[in-house]
Amino acid sequence: MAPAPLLSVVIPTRNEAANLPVLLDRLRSALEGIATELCFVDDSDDDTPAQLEALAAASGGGVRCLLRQGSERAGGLSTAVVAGLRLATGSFVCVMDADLQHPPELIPTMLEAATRGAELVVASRYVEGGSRGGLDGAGRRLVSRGATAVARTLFTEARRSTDPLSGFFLCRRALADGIEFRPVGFKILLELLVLLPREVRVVDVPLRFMPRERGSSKASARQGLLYLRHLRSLFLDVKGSARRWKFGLVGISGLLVFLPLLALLSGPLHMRALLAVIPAYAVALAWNTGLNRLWTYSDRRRRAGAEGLSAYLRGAGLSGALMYSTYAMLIEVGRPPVASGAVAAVAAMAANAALNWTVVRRRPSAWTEVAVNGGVQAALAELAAAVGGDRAYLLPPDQRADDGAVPGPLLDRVVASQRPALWTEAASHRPQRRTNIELSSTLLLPLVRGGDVLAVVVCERRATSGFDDQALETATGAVDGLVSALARLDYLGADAPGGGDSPQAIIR
Ligand SMILES: Nc1nc2c(ncn2[C@@H]2O[C@H](COP(=O)(O)OP(=O)(O)O)[C@@H](O)[C@H]2O)c(=O)[nH]1
Ligand SMILES: [Mg+2]
Repeated sequence: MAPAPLLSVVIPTRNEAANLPVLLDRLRSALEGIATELCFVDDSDDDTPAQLEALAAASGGGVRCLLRQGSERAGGLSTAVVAGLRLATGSFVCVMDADLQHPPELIPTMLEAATRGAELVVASRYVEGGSRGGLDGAGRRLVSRGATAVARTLFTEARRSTDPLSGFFLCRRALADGIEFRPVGFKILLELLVLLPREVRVVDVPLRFMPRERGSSKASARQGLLYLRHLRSLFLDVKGSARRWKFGLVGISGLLVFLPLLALLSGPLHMRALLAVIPAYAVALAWNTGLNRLWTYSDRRRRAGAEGLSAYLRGAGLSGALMYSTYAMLIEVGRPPVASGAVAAVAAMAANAALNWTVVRRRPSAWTEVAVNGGVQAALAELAAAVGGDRAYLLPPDQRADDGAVPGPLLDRVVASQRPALWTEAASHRPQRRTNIELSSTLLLPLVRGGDVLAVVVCERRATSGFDDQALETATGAVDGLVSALARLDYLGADAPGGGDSPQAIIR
């Protein structure tokens, strides 16, 4: 195998024949002296695929292309970027557009920022020195600004960059390897920002977004709709994301339980106002507690424990006392029960938010904490090298976003049987449509502890020959290196010192 390049540039293309020659020229001179591979994922109906094939044939390995046809194109740009990330073998990956709106000359600056310690580098239109002159028309500029503001308002996670919707960014490849991307999301950067743990250092570099000179933009109302679906999926499907909003929404829903109940008890049921509030508030409190556990803090349930519960109850007691005294005071001065209840409950909610603020602000304890952990990464790299694979990463045993990297049923089987598997697939039934990628071979190794599968190690190789039985055996042995790294991670519930299994027992 050729030595892995330092940088992979992932470029999705759709009908960019007019831009491709200029793009290649500029990439070549901008990246001179940097060991680079280009990864194109193409969905074109023009001359682009023919150009790419000729390029790949002449490049001697520096160009990888996935020329998609028919149903392979489902998802368009979103699946194209993810497929490109899966093709990449460099230590760093850069994603950019083919239409020259993203100047290739910026890549060395981004790479330098990354080698100096930034883990995710964003070419931003909204940072000093950047510009978005390339967005044609005031209308599109407004839409773009609005979409960015919505993303940043909804997800505090996205505020780590001034331009979370940029299509031009660079990161360590390992950062993207363990992420299960949502297939609706063509804003891959936003997805990374929401999913990556807090410790990941994000740096913006100014981007002068250039006007498109040739070909036409594929942006449309449909893409706008897709964007909204992406936001919805990141909000609902990512446990613990946008926590402040979830906390607020649960609070409001609690009011909608509390006030009608209070009206009923103090009105038609003729309970005394000072008494009626007690059962009404108790029901609303139970409602809020349940919903917050199920939804707002669904990523943290594993670790709630007795300590978390007693802290929660202390908070509930304090805010309940505040609620009751405010309510009683208002009743005392002759205000009606429901209005008094509304004011008192809002005061209690504010107090509750203040008491819970540190928890509410906490970023999702996402699977990616495991996936990008330094010790785990080192063990995975060692494993990949030992078996001659291009990459190794971890997948969680349960949730799946079927982005095509590993088929769900195969993963399910490995999890259910708790046995390693080896799976080799031709890239296509049309071999002449692919260059450099004859076979895609995948090793799947379950990490088992106490009868549960904690994670599945995925080891991939794209080459003329797949993994063999020997590789399966080597990997099964080498997986031990992951054990101690995994044992230290609290996402897996393995953080209790002295409790649980010893590291050696994780893999049976
Ligand atoms: N593979 C693939 N690439 C696409 C698709 N749609 C757009 N692209 C590419 O994605 C990049 C950005 O698209 P563009 O139309 O310029 O979007 P805009 O910059 O938002 O106007 C360009 O390189 C396009 O060729 C698609 O469906 N499939
Ligand atoms: Mg464009």
